[in-house]
Amino acid sequence: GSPDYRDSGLEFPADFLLGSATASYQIEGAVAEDGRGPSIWDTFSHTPGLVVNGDTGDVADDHYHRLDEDLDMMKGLGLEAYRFSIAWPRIVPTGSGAINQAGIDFYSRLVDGLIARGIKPIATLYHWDLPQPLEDAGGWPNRDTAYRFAEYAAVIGQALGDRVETWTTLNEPWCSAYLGYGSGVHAPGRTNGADALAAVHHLNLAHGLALTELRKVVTNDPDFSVTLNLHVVRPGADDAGDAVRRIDALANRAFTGPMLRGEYPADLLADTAGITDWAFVLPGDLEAINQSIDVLGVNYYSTATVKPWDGVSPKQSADGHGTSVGSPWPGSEDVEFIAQPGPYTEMGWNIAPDGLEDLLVSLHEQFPAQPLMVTENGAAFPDVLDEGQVHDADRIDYLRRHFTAAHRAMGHGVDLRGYQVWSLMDNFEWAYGYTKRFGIVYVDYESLERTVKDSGHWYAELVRTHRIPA
Ligand code: GBH
Repeated sequence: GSPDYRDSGLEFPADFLLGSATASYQIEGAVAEDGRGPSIWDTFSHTPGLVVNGDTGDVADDHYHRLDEDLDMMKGLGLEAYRFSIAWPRIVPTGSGAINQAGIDFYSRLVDGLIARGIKPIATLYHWDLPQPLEDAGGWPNRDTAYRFAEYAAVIGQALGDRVETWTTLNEPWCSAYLGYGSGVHAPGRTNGADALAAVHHLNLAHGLALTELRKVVTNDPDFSVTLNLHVVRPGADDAGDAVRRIDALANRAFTGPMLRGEYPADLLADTAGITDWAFVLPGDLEAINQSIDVLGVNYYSTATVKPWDGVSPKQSADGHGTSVGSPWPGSEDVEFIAQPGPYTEMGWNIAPDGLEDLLVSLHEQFPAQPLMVTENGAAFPDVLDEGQVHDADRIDYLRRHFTAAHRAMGHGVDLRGYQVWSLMDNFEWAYGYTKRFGIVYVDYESLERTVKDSGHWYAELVRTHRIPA
């Protein structure tokens, strides 16, 4: 293979599941329709100054009203799978108690529409839209939220558990905990290290409790999974001290430890001892969290390079959001994230396909029997719609390199089951609003018209041939 990962012709197995991903708040709009309750992202995006341009998900891609059109678009691209998330506040509008049948009906129509088109549904239960009343009661730092999540999982599992092929409990609990409660750049925008670590544990617990509930109600023998944004951490100095180990503990092993080994790493507990004593971990919790999963979802975008802070230079943001109020790294604030070599995507993230290969191989070494799936990979670039076309050669190049990296990892024995490109279409990019476009389909935010980008056509060929196109 070519050393710069720019290969073509590489073939993926026939059962390697090729699809694309979205998330409810980023695409649906219709935030006050058919009984949906408010989520923390409604509150956050409507608070002036927290999202670029004051953008909100009120309309987003209006997917809620364009379901059939979007399903036909997926079919047109030939997708084998579609990874979507379910908005908890559509199903249980106040977070506990009354169930909203209209919300269930929407996702039921989505799932039926996918199946009718031969597309496998991969459903995520939580992609960051916590019902606001649960945040008002304390949010993820409050243990009760995990129990409410398990109730919601039982409800939606009962409703769709004859048709959904893969259930994913959480998307990127790292972001929910550390960006939501540590740095505050994501909803609910709180900035307290102890709260962030309590959120880590209650998200882990929610994952375990939800799996238990799902297993009771589903009837079609689906795959169970969780999606993590594991960090690929590189040493940024000849003597990087314990910087890599510390970030690996907070970012990665804080989740894989309890979920896949049934324990919190001792070094994580030691590193955070000045912030919390972890008394929120109760007897039985680790047993509840540590359940076998059929596939571990991996979201990958970039690498991080770290060294001990020299006490002088300005510390780089570790979450890609520029200056943030709080820390996303409780107890390890003296780790400095240093500038990466380019080239970069429009997010400022360095393009590093070797990081994806290394991550997959590393997971395979740590958890040899664990099947993996890339549940997100993709890039933002400044796309231009030009006479009905978007010539996004930069995105094709990014995807080509990362598919090459995934293929190489498989050559090293990694049991990789599939690849979901982020994203099916341009959408609400959280704190960046509509300023960053990740889609393989372009969305005109005035007309809401969709246009397949060059990368979408390229990906359709990859899906059709199971080979990386020339
Ligand atoms: C995913 O988050 C989300 O699941 C999805 O909703 C979102 O739209 C998509 O990615 C694109 O952002 O400090 O420079 O090393 C990814 C969030 C991105 C958070 C990388 C950590 C580290 C950047 N992660 N980031 S850096």
